[in-house]
Amino acid sequence: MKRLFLGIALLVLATGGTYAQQTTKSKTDTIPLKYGSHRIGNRTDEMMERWRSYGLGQFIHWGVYAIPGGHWEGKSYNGAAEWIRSWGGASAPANWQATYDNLYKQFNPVAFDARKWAKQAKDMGAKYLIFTTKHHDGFSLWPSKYTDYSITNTPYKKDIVKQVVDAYDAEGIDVYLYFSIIDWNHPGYRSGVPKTAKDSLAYEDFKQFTRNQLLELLTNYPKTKGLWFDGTWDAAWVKQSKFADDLEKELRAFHPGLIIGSRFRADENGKRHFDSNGKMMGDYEQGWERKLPKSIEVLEGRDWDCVMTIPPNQWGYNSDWKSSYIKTAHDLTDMLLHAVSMNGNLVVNFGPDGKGNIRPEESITAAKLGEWTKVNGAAIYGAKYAGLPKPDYGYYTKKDNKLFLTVINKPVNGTLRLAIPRSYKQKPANAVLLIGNIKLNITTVDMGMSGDGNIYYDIQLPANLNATSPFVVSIELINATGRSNNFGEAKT
Ligand code: FHN
Repeated sequence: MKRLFLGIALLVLATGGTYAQQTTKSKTDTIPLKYGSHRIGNRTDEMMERWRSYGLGQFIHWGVYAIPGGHWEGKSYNGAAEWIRSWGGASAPANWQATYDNLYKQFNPVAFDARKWAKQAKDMGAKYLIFTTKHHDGFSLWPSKYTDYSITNTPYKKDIVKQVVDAYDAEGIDVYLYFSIIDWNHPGYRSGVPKTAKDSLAYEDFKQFTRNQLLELLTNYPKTKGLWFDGTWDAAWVKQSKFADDLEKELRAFHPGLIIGSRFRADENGKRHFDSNGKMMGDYEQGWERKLPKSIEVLEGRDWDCVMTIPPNQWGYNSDWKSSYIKTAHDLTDMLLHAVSMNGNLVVNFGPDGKGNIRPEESITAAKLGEWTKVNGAAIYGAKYAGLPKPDYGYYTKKDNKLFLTVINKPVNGTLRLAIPRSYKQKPANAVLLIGNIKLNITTVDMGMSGDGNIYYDIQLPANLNATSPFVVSIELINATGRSNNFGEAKT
């Protein structure tokens, strides 16, 4: 029988895999699932509320791949630098994978100073960190007792994850541990569904190893606020609906409050992020990688964050940034406001080099973002969708009775004209420019256009405002009662 789809099907491309078509089905159409979504709406607990208020986060991709930094023996890898182990074909150096698998013996990041990183993140205004404990190459940045391919067997030896967790926690920044299910180093790891008994046995071993490592991380680093899963698109893993569901439950029980996004597991029909009934699996939508929603409607009220690279698609350190466009602090501020104005967070990625230095370009960007958040942070921390149409000047965000207008496009006449729908329950009472804390004049303007359903308010910017970066006008709202037009409306 033909199924009736009530909602609009949304094709969302997941990074590193394809999303299920998200659909809202009629109740009678619901597919019975054992390992689908267990959500009953959005989480309302304190930890999740905190997650919602972050606004800005930092992602760090760091591991052995930072040593080659996208290049080896004068050759350049034509992919994301953190994927360099998978370099093959004529363009790759001879015996590349063997070379890569021995690079950990050189991993000695003498310049690594977790407190310096954390201080920089704090100054940037980041409220949470997502840190790669293990990327697809399988190298564990903590002394895992379940593998020899870990920091223990490098010249550096010391536990990097612990230093990062402690340093960021000391700065008041919440830490989320990135963990790749793909593990190119484990002998039992398979990308395709195991076909032979031998393969199946090996894969069972890999599953237990994965579980052990995850429990080990939560045991070793109890300050962890969440797990950020990646590398979950392989056919072999997608088949593990029961195992992954049980494991997710186990991790949540083991570490109450733990936040896990929609990337971890698939349902029994292989649907990822959204189950076969179109319900999100996990606490927030985790597929917004290097892209942002066009409108708040597509999110259907779900929590979400966007993870963003500064160059086009390089997460780990790539020593050559010359040949690509590097996002400016201005670009990132625009994205940040785009995200927050639609109830999301923006997480900006950093890829430190093999010695543990944050590259100068990233440090400059971090400093510029920090200058911005210091003055204008009210527009992003704890701020949300304002319930107003997006203004051409930039973005609205709102917190309590404060409406924030972040101006990306400054009007040439120096007047910000706000079109507030007549149906909006509040109206502007006074306005302040956050740079310099300057009170701005607001007037109601009768444009003679009341037929369009808006009331117009003009905010005059200071004549000498020479803004070179986005600026924020904080507008106090009061209840709108007894609105009327000055002039009567003619019948049409
Ligand atoms: O393959 C990875 C990639 O290297 C990077 O870690 C990103 C970060 O979101 N995740 C995967 C692609 O989705």
